[in-house]
Amino acid sequence: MLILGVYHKRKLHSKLGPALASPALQANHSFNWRSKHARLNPLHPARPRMRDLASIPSANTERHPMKLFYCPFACSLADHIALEEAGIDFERERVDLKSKMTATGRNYNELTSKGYVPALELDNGEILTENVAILDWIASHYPKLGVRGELGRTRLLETLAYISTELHRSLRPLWHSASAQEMEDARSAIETRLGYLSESLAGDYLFGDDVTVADCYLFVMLLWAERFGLEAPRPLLAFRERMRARPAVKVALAVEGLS
Ligand SMILES: N[C@@H](CCC(=O)N[C@@H](CS)C(=O)NCC(=O)O)C(=O)O
Repeated sequence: MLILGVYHKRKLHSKLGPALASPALQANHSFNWRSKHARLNPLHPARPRMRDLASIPSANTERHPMKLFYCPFACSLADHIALEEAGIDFERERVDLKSKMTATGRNYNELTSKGYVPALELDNGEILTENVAILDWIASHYPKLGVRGELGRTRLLETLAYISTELHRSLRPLWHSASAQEMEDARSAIETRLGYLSESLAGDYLFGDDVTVADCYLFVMLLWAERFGLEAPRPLLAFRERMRARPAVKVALAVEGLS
């Protein structure tokens, strides 16, 4: 069994490169990737912080590994990438958005009555939904993915809100059978919004030379734009390729079957 595991790991390593040879890729739907950062993970059950302990509901002191509910190539990919970038110890469970069943046979509507991804089940069992909230939670707990300074968090939320309510929303008609006029309106709105975000780049990424959760979200929107053959400004094309080359991004894309 051990020999077989080593063989699979070697095979995966030679096929995908060292960045992708994580045990996460060796299971189909639901798995737990203990990264090399797990020892430093402040949410790891072995090393709870007072702030985390304070948020545990008194009636439920059980702790489980955090779990992301996702659907391949959906907007939950942004959260998936951000969790990988953070090096968090987490599980993933795929959701079939048509049947609303999860890979382990749970009724997703019972988990969140919103019925859409992403949802993040925290290690105390609480469920977070909405990209903006989940990405903000990740940045708050893993500050390397946030924005520093007095207005840092506010600026990050400002950008996440823009990506969510202006860009993500504009891309929606492209996924559904919209009328020709609706498609045209969507394309024009997307072009304007991508133009604004392109001018907002403050270095390699939106807030400078370090990646933040906002970059993870923007990257997914750019993948969608690419899928639908939409033009993006040249700086954003370079940004997209820069993101695509990041080891954490490669892992998330491979897990979702997108590489
Ligand atoms: N307001 C939500 C929207 C999330 C969303 O649109 N999720 C889509 C995938 S990208 C979905 O799950 N759609 C399936 C459905 O609504 O049934 C957020 O920003 O997180």
